[in-house]
Amino acid sequence: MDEKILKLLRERSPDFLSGEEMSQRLKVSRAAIWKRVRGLRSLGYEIEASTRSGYRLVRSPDLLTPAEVKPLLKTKWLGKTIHYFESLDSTNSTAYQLAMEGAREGDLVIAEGQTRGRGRLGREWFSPPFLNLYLSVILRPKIPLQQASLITLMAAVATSGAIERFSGLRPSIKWPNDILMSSRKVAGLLNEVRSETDRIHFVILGIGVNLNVDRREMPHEVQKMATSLKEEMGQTVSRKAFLQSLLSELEKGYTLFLKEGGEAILKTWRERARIEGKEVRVTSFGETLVGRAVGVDPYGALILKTRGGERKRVVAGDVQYRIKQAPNNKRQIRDKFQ
Ligand code: BT5
Repeated sequence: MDEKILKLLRERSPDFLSGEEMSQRLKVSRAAIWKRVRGLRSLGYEIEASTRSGYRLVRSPDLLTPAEVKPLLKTKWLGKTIHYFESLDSTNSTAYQLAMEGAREGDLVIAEGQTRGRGRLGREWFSPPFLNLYLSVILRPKIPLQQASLITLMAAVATSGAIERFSGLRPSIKWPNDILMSSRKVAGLLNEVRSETDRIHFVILGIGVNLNVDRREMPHEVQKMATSLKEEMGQTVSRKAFLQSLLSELEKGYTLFLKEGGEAILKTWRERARIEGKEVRVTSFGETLVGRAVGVDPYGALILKTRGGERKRVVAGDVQYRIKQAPNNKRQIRDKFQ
């Protein structure tokens, strides 16, 4: 009902819409409409009410409800169904459950906040409510399992593209799932796959973007390495406008990937990641490798040349870049990575 009321008010905005007309069009009593208008006001909608003229929408809050988000969407299929929650433990966990129950490709799970937002390998994603973006997309790609990692790379390209379009600033990508601005993490991706032998049932693509969170509000260990779009741009960001931009980029990237294959994605990924030649330390399945990054292969795995000259292929792990040091300090300071 709220969605329908808002739709009518928006259509008529900036003019008034009479309570009489609304009740006829929605086939409910005028008292029921007044009750819902009061409910909407408590959510932060500014709705002017006049006994003579009816109702007028003055301002909407920056919520991510379907009523707020759907009118903005420019996508063809992504986000046509939005599962919205004020709070969830993790949008990925809920999306996984919904996908198990048959949710379709393009269905979206959004939460205003997460109580147990997840990173990779059991790590946590700091998810304060009403400030940032936490979403999971259900995808059902008909691709071989070994190509599933390319979806993370595709999403990294789409997320950094959306940030750039939105802010005019150029973020970079750190393999495999970090988006950085000023060398700090502004967004992270969590890709979870359910498959059987070589067949993918679904992929849950989880994206967290720090939009309006203040770094000082972050836990100490996160603060050191994180930033938000607001910090980088120096102004508050409209979450729903950013979401619209992100979903458009994701739909475009995924469609391109399915049509033309991984290379179409990797080309832009390489430009944004610039990992070739960087000295890195990689931790993967308990093993630490130090060497020079050669690049990523057609499946999105990281190729590394170790200091011993060995070529290694890393499918999952954490990367740190070597920090450059002044030449005269080279012998005194041990290798430093961040
Ligand atoms: C990630 O893991 O970067 C994946 C993050 C994915 C989050 C989204 S939100 C929507 C969806 N639902 C979920 O439950 N998750 C996804 P990883 O590479 O493991 O990085 C985690 C590490 O980043 C933590 O150990 C912290 O050091 C740091 N971190 C935690 N919260 C952060 C934040 N808000 N911003 C920047 N860094 C953060």
